[in-house]
Amino acid sequence: MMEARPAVDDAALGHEALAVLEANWTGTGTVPAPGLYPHQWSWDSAFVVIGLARHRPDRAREELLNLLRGQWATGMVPHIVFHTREAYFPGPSVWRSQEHDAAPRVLTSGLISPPLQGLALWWLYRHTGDVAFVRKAFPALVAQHDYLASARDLGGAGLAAIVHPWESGMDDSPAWDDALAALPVIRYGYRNVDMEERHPDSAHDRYVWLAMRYRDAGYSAGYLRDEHPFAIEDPMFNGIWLASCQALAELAPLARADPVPHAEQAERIRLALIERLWDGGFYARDLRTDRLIKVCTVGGFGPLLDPWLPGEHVRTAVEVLESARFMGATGYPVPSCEIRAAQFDRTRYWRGPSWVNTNWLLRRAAAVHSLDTLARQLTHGTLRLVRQAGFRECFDPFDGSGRGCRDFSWSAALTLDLLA
Ligand code: 2M8
Repeated sequence: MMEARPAVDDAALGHEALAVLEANWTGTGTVPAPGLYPHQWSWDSAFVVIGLARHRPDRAREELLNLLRGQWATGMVPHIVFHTREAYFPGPSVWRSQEHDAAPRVLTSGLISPPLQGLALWWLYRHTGDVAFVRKAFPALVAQHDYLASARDLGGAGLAAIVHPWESGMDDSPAWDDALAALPVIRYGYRNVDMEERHPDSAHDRYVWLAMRYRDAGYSAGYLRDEHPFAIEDPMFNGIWLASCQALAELAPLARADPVPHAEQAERIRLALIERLWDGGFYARDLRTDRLIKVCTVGGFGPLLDPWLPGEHVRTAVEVLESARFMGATGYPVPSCEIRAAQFDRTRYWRGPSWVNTNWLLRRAAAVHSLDTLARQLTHGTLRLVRQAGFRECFDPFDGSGRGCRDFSWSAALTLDLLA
């Protein structure tokens, strides 16, 4: 049911968003939400940097630097940096980062998340003109991209593979169902969240098992290549990486670095996305079966972030996005799974609900392709969601009611950007 909220004008909404971000700031980073997610998450943090770029550039800079304190000597930027003492499962005792020579002093997870930091740094520069900060953060992001190119190109074609659903940022997306179902049945009974809103079969035990296998293999790249049972080339992850490579290519001269390797990397990703993940739309490829995963999710629109994606691919993908399979059928943008899929579920997390961060990414994609009407629809539809239901974690795409936790940082941060 839609929650009644008093009408808020833009200024009041902006103040509320800043207040949420202030409350979620721990002194060493912004938590995604109080209670449920009490540490610093990598792509959440990049969205916070983007949202704060205009309003609190000082805080945005601190946010990014604090996240990068968690970077490993391999260049890996972990998906969680544990700055606080609050309990979360799986916490430091599961990841055991401190036992690894490459890990920093601050405790972290051993997985990654969509590498949005390059785009976030570019966004910050665009709104502040702060060249000194670009110089400071740039080398860490080059190392992050080198890690992806060397340790994660498991398919050998220029794309980075995710080795865990958590790495996609869209944990319980139906795109991972078959790959998870192929794993042994595990019954640990670990739970950190309300499973009612998550994966129907409680794949959570398999998530933990996969993470522990990788940990027990010493977080080794060779193990990922040769043995790890979950390896997927995801179009959203790689679309974001491509956008970050382009961002680094543009920022490189400011950092007195060569732009060419970053532009070439972006080109390699574009060619591989088209060659390996396109089949009338972008789909994830399971490297263990060497098959495309033919379920259409919001992740399939990630490559639209590329301004140089060929026109025919842009047109076809946008047609699907605007059709009754996605935006054309729901009152609010953009369901996380196509609504006619058997797996679509408007109540479960990344299996149907709309999210502010993917709406924002698609609005960015619409902007880079000068699709002004689409960009406006995404902006207004997303603002309508938060105006009506507040800064919730996600939303029912049909009636706009809020789901998941409240006071969610990226919903607040990206609202600030959408209001600008
Ligand atoms: C969700 O992921 C965490 C695990 O990392 C979880 O399910 O507990 C996802 O929505 C992910 O994209 C997000 O980064 C994280 C924190 O907001 O929550």
